[in-house]
Amino acid sequence: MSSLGSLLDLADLAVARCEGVLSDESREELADTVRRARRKRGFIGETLVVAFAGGTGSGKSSLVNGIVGESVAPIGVVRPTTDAALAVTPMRSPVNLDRLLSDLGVTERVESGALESSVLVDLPDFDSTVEGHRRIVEDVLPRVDAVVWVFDPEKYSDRTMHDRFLSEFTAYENQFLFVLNHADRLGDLVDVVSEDLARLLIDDGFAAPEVISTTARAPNVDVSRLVSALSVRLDTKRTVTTRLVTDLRISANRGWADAQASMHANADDSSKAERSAISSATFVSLGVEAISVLHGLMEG
Ligand SMILES: Nc1nc2c(ncn2[C@@H]2O[C@H](COP(=O)(O)OP(=O)(O)O)[C@@H](O)[C@H]2O)c(=O)[nH]1
Ligand SMILES: [Mg+2]
Repeated sequence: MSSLGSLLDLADLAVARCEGVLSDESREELADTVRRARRKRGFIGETLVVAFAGGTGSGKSSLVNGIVGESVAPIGVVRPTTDAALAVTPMRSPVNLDRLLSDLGVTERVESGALESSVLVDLPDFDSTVEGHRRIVEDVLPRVDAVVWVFDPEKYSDRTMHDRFLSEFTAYENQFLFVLNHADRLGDLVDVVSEDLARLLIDDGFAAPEVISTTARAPNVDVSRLVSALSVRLDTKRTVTTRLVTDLRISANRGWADAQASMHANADDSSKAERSAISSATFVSLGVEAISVLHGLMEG
């Protein structure tokens, strides 16, 4: 099956095979497109990976359950229950998630029919040492598309959380979503408390933190605003991926034309002509693979 992974592997092969066939400039341009694609793609291109972080009882596990609409993550009634990460993944995921999940330290995995293009990771509760939290977040950040910080009305202003923790991660603002959960308990005060949390986050150094309010406990479950915010992220990720794959397709067309020209120009030099022909064939494969990945993205 076509995937971004095999497309990038093929693109690497094209870069290797066009040495001496394409001009150094064209080859470097192609290599640069491949590098950009690898960087942006993170781990698994088409799937949005979202981690839920926050203190015990803030409602991480309930939010994960609320989003998928079924009870997949254990809910702690009295004491912390989550000291290992749990991942909720789509049924029959089109991409292999094993490596991602093992790198994320996920030991438990459940599948949900409600997910198509997202992986939700319920991280361990953030109540032990600041150092422990920091390590988890630093490990997770390069591997996920978004981290949802979950706050509850009691602890949202916790100084340790803000001063010794969140303020050190302001560079990752684009990756963060801030949620004020337990909105049902706040009634009319929900906007005031959301604004207060946004103000604290600005004090931490975030430029424009948007706070999304949610209720994750039955019978009033309302996680719709969070789901919309995540869908926007998924669309953005698809758009970025589509642009990168399109760039690769254009490079493949150009590379093929240059390799063909080189083949004709070197008709008298059989070894050069052969190298050009191999390079040309690799560009054909790359172009076909890119088109197939683009189709997949449009269907997804
Ligand atoms: N009233 C109310 N209770 C909630 C909400 N979200 C979670 N809870 C309750 O808070 C407790 C802790 O929730 P849990 O999801 O286990 O929190 P976690 O430790 O962050 O995973 C449970 O008793 C939940 O039923 C909410 O939005 N409103
Ligand atoms: Mg939990």
